[in-house]
Amino acid sequence: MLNQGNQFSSLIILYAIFSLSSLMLKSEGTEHIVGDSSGWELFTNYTNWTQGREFHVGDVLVFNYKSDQHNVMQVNSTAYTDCGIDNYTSLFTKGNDSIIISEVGELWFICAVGDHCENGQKLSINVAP
Ligand SMILES: *[C@@H]1O[C@H](CO)[C@@H](O)[C@H](O)[C@H]1NC(C)=O
Ligand SMILES: *[C@@H]1O[C@H](CO)[C@@H](O)[C@H](O)[C@H]1NC(C)=O
Ligand SMILES: *[C@@H]1O[C@H](CO)[C@@H](O)[C@H](O)[C@H]1NC(C)=O
Ligand SMILES: *[C@@H]1O[C@H](CO)[C@@H](O)[C@H](O)[C@H]1NC(C)=O
Ligand SMILES: *[C@@H]1O[C@H](CO)[C@@H](O)[C@H](O)[C@H]1NC(C)=O
Ligand SMILES: [Cu+2]
Repeated sequence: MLNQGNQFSSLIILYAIFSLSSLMLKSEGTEHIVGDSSGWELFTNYTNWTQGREFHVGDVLVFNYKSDQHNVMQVNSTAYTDCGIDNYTSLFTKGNDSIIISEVGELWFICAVGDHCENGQKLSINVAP
């Protein structure tokens, strides 16, 4: 009897630990590796990559690329469409840039090197609340 009671309390404690840790995981947000194993490069259709993904505030976008070949420029919708690089919001150049999503709505990123953006190295995401 005593033994069964102990097992029951252990289960409750395990359950509590499990719930707590999944709550903590949830509050940390999802990490999205842009382009998955391809990373941030030419020849990847990033519209395809966004299909079936949900982006939320608190999630992290990770851009992996060779820092001497690409960069990540956050721009507005006009510059995203035109591949304009003169007026940007932020520029990331490290090659393993983690960008925490902090606002709801659309976000736009392009590569500002050469004609990479014109060749499709651009990403637009829609951040849900
Ligand atoms: C993107 O998706 C479209 C349709 O789903 C497909 O035709 C195209 O080949 C894909 N492009 C890449 C680069 O995977
Ligand atoms: C990328 O794929 C989408 C469909 O998933 C398509 O509408 C778009 O034209 C493609 N972009 C390029 C540059 O091929
Ligand atoms: C994007 O920024 C450019 C330059 O500052 C500006 O001319 C353009 O109107 C902006 N586009 C939008 C949609 O706000
Ligand atoms: C960029 O924006 C600044 C201030 O918003 C403006 O003075 C400048 O003309 C813009 N440059 C271009 C190339 O649009
Ligand atoms: C990026 O890489 C550098 C050196 O390789 C490392 O020091 C840094 O911690 C990395 N940053 C992230 C966000 O992974
Ligand atoms: Cu590039």
